[in-house]
Amino acid sequence: MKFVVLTIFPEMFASFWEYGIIRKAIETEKILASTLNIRDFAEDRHQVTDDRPYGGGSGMVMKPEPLAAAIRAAEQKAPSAPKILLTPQGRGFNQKIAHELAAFEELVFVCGRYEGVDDRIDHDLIDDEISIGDYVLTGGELAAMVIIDAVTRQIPGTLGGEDAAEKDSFADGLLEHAHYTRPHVFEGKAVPDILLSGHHEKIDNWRLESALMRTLMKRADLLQKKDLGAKEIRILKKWSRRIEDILKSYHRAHGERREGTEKKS
Ligand code: 9D3
Repeated sequence: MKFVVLTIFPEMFASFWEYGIIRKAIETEKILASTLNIRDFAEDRHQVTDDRPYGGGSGMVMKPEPLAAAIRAAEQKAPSAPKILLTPQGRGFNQKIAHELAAFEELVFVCGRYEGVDDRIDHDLIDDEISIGDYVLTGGELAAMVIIDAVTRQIPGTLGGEDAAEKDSFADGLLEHAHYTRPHVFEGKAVPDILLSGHHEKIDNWRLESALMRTLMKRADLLQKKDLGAKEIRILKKWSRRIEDILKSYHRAHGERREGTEKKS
């Protein structure tokens, strides 16, 4: 995978390329990464990339000429790449889009700054527009890093432990099960015995149950829309029966009355 990033702050990426899985992916040539400084494509003496908005108002707008020239230079470096503008108006990034982007051989990211880019940088020059969420950043650079990070770990051979990307949280619509490592007891809390049993089938079942419980507690919305399997239904029904039993014995102990009208204890 070849990534080309267009930005007025290429230095922001210098350390990004140098750590962890991204660094390893570059060293093993799974990915190839470069930046183009949009400022280098400004023709004027001061290499200006922004200007005041037509119609007035606060803030600055990214000038179209340097950006268009930079995009055309990126096309030379990565001819097959879709050109992706990072913008708050884009489609919301998620794991599905990460997977989709990982299928390309090359990707070009265009990082806007200021209040936005001149609107004439449009369909002729840009193939896709992506946002990383509904909050306001100061520019597209961090968004590009987020996407490059998520796409890189989708590339086979980038994760060391083969191929964790498939098992990832969200990939199967559930949050991850709980994880533990040594020591066996930390601050009085022991690791669940089953994980030390060596019984792989039981461990798999425990992990599924853990994943289901964490998803129910933290992200019930994910469970709502998940296509549940037979095992998962069985676990959820088991919990449902337990909760019903608890409520039944509560009602027996306190005398039957309409739910929601219990006295404060
Ligand atoms: C008040 C109007 N703002 C729109 C929400 C203008 C504006 C603010 C900040 C326009 C651009 C930006 C800079 N943000 C990005 O370039 C950006 C971004 C973001 O702010 N949030 C989530 N995803 C992204 S991708 C690029």
